[in-house]
Amino acid sequence: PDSCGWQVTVEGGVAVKMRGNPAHPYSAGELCPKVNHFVERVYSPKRITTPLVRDGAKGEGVFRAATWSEALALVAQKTHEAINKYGGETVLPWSSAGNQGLLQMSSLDRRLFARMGSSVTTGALCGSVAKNGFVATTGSGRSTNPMHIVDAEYIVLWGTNTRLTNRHLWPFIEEARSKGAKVVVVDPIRTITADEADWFIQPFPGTDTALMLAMMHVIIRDELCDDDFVAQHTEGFAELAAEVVQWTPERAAAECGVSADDIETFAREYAGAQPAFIRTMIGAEHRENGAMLFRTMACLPTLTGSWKHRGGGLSRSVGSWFNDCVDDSVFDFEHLAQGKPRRALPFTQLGQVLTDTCLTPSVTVLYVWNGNPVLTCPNSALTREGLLRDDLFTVVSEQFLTDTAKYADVIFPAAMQIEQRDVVPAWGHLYLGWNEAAIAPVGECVPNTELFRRLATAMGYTEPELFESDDSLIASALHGIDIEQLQRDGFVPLPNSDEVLFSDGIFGTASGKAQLMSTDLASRGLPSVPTYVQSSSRKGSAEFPLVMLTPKQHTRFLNTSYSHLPQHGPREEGPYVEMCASDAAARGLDNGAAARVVNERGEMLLPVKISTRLPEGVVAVPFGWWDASLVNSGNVNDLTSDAHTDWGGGVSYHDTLVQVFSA
Ligand SMILES: Nc1nc2c(c(=O)[nH]1)N[C@H]1C(S)=C(S)[C@@H](COP(=O)(O)OP(=O)(O)OC[C@H]3O[C@@H](n4cnc5c(=O)[nH]c(N)nc54)[C@H](O)[C@@H]3O)O[C@H]1N2
Ligand SMILES: Nc1nc2c(c(=O)[nH]1)N[C@H]1C(S)=C(S)[C@@H](COP(=O)(O)OP(=O)(O)OC[C@H]3O[C@@H](n4cnc5c(=O)[nH]c(N)nc54)[C@H](O)[C@@H]3O)O[C@H]1N2
Ligand SMILES: [Mo]
Repeated sequence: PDSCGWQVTVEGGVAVKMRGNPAHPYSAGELCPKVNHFVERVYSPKRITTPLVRDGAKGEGVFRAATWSEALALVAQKTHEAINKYGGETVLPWSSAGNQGLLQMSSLDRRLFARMGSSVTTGALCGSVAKNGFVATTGSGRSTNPMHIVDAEYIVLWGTNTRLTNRHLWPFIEEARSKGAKVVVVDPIRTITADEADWFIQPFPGTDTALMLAMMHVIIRDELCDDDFVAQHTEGFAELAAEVVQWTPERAAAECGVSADDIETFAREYAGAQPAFIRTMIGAEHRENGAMLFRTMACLPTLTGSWKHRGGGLSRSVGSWFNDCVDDSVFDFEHLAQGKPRRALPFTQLGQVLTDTCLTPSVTVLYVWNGNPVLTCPNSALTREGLLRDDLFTVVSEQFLTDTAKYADVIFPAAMQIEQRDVVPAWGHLYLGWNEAAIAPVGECVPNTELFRRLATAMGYTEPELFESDDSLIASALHGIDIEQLQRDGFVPLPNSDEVLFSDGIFGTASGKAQLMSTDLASRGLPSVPTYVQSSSRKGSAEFPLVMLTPKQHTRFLNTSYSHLPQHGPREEGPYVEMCASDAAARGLDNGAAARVVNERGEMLLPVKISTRLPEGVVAVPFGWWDASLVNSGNVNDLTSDAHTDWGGGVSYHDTLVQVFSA
């Protein structure tokens, strides 16, 4: 989210130093422990610098170097054979976020795969649930400018570990606090952010919606709503009020484990303090009822009218703001598909897709870039099983031999951020970034866009849209901003970034009013008003009685990236299974004891870490380690649930139940 500004020092064509750009208004010259050693990452001896062709069994990780022309010819031949036999939809492109650059994240690939008539993916591992939940209430993907948090009186960090995952926001929170703001953290784990809070509220995982319904119960009961704002700018207040009347603080307390007194106090403080700012990100979306959680959260500032104030409102990803000056629809050229149908497959359930024997045509050619799905998709065993299929041809573009790349038939070497020119929209602040190439790519690495141009040539395609240059793509996508200033300074603020979102009470819905009741949700068979539905993990099971959370825990990892490098993994603690003393004692486990973490999907072997960060019944295992770096312990997504979220097409990673045994 922080999309930092940085400066690279180059000597004789070699990058020797990378530092934060002190002029960047948001990241202010600070880089994090992930990126501080980026230059070492660029020149790492482990880096893939030539195309590779598989020379061993799938998944074994044995490859031989190949020329670009050999590798491209092989990929084109296999792709043509598959398309001729089964049709274009047998090809599946799978790309996550990569470096989040405008071109490198997703641009020419859309044209190439349209030309093939490939399948497409729906849903996402990150962000679409929070967005779709929020949109149900506000009608807009936009949320409050995070930097406005400096003007808040009351700050709620809800399901986000700011000091770890969004660290450049923390100084702004400290500034607000120095002016008297109170900081509340709501998280099932006592995180490093919770440690610094004025008040830590610890609901049982996945029960926040009950907590919020009870807060709204108190707010309505005690007449703490902004009545004018509600009357003029919302629809469905009566229906919402009828729902929350049953959600007494006592009832919610029994469900979420936060005392009724605390719920009363929290509701009154939140509604009474102006401006009150809610900051959330992604962690709480990874649940069966994740979208409902965000939909309900967006009702809180709506009832209290907190949107009206600078320093109020609700901030999640602010990526949608960039649509004002970045039009990525110019990358779409659906007509290249020549009217061929393009089947949509769930992005998040790669394992199910690859092992589904009823899928016609089955996926026989898989392209993966910008991601590491063996480790980041849920239910990894199924992903591996799919990747092991003999009749599947897998192409990966990567910087390193990840656990996913090991299953490739062909790997193409990918350039890194400082080797390619790109524009960088952020999702944690409102500055558009310019990323100038500092050095030429190492070895034979190429930017993703160049890979797709080369693949188009190898496929024998001739449509000029497939070969557009990076500069031309950038020029066609940007509008309404000063490109010269962008290139000179490295960043520009978005034109409307000073706006206090929804302060005029005009929301993004068809009626312009916030939807406390949503007929749109009702028409999709979803509850029309915020409704608490108990998750499978809250219900629990006799066989697997512990809820397992697997959030980001390490300052030096970006998801799974970096964890295999010397300045990163070895300097972090873990992996481990963390639990409270009573859960450990009940299993005869001491601190450091070897434990097996088990459920119906898989098993991990991990040392026990006893802590006071978790309530009884909840364990946590850090996410991000590579299989190869662990001695037979497995990866945490071996265990996680691949069930879909309520809506928004995400994953219920955190609604996973396990049992822990002494090993
Ligand atoms: N150091 C570091 N920084 C990162 C990343 C990284 O891997 N490492 N990854 C980046 C990425 S891709 C993302 S998406 C962001 C994510 O940023 P965040 O959303 O801040 O991080 P997460 O760890 O996904 O989850 C945040 C918190 O959600 C909590 N949570 C889980 N379930 C619930 C629930 O039911 N209710 C509530 N209230 N909280 C819940 C978890 O306990 C966790 O502490 O971080 C980014 N920044
Ligand atoms: N259990 C559990 N699972 C989770 C999460 C969790 O909290 N818990 N978090 C989820 C979230 S929020 C996210 S965002 C996903 C992340 O899922 P992924 O995006 O699959 O994970 P990353 O580890 O970020 O992998 C990015 C890969 O892209 C490569 N890469 C970077 N830049 C480029 C480029 O320009 N070109 C090419 N070709 N490759 C590039 C990197 O080398 C790296 O291997 O994981 C999700 N999975
Ligand atoms: Mo993410």
